[in-house]
Amino acid sequence: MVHPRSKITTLTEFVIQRQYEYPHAKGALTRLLNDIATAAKIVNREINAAGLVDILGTVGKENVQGETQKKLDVFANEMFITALKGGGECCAIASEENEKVITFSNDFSHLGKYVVAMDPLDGSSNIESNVSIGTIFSIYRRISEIGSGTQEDLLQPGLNLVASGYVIYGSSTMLVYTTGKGVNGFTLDPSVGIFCLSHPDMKYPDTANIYSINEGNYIYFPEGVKQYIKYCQESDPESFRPYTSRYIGSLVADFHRNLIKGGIFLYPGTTKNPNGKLRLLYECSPMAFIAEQAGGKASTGTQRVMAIQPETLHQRVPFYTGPKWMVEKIEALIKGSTE
Ligand code: P6P
Repeated sequence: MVHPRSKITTLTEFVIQRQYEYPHAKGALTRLLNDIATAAKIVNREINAAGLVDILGTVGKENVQGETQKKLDVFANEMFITALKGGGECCAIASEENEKVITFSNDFSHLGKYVVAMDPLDGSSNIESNVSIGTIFSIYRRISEIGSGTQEDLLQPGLNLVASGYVIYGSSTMLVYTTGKGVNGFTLDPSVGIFCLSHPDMKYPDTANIYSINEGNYIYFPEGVKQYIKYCQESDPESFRPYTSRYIGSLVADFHRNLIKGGIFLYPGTTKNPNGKLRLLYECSPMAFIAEQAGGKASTGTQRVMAIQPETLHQRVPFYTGPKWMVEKIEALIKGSTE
């Protein structure tokens, strides 16, 4: 009998196998991806225990070790920064949790060839309602030659991405990533702490019928978005309409479900916030890379997200992503309503 283990490809094995497809690879990206996976496992453990805080009596400002209880997103941020600093492959980080670029003073990291832009725990406001949340990460080659990384190393368009991915802490914990050669998903086996290849070569399904948007903002949406919502609700069985409305309010969870089942995610600009809510550098660009590699599209409604040159670390953009034909429909309605 062939032992089941022999049929499993671990994340480490997969990344190393893929490394040999790059003739000049020296393993730095492999090590960097593994550093991220290690931090994700630590964060996963804390998230799974989060619900037990009140039960285990560690509620309040200090836990049983007398340590100050950290909010989970602060904890996650610290875990990823520590893993990336210790790994030495990354010379600077942009994080949703930090106003400015994080650089490292150790010589080890000054030699790092990469920079990382991340949202360490997106959707963390959902954790008390036990809704799935996620980590979003993206990796660029540094532009500066050596030493501490700079803000300019981080302010790069998605087209320059070397890799991007997300971790979804849900009913199971998955890591999904791309290096530009397709999208692959790995499910964590918590009994041994190994990410195992479970979703090879992920693509948006042809039959998609989900639309995900916070319709509570309807009155503030641009005309083209209002028209699109009505389009989703019309009856036309040939085009799978009316679509199903599904919205969790956690980007990674909504994006992941739509990638698996087929659907479009929309976070438009509004009259109150013309650039919407989601951040270009560490939310939209990395998710756009995955969407495009999965055969889909990611747009601001008027331009390709991956082509946008960021001007500031935390700038926001309207975000529409999913199967090409769904995104092109909303783009057409937005264009038509502004002509
Ligand atoms: P709204 C979570 O706070 C988040 O940043 C994303 O994960 C999510 O897609 C969005 O905000 C939800 O925003 O305004 O619909 O609650």
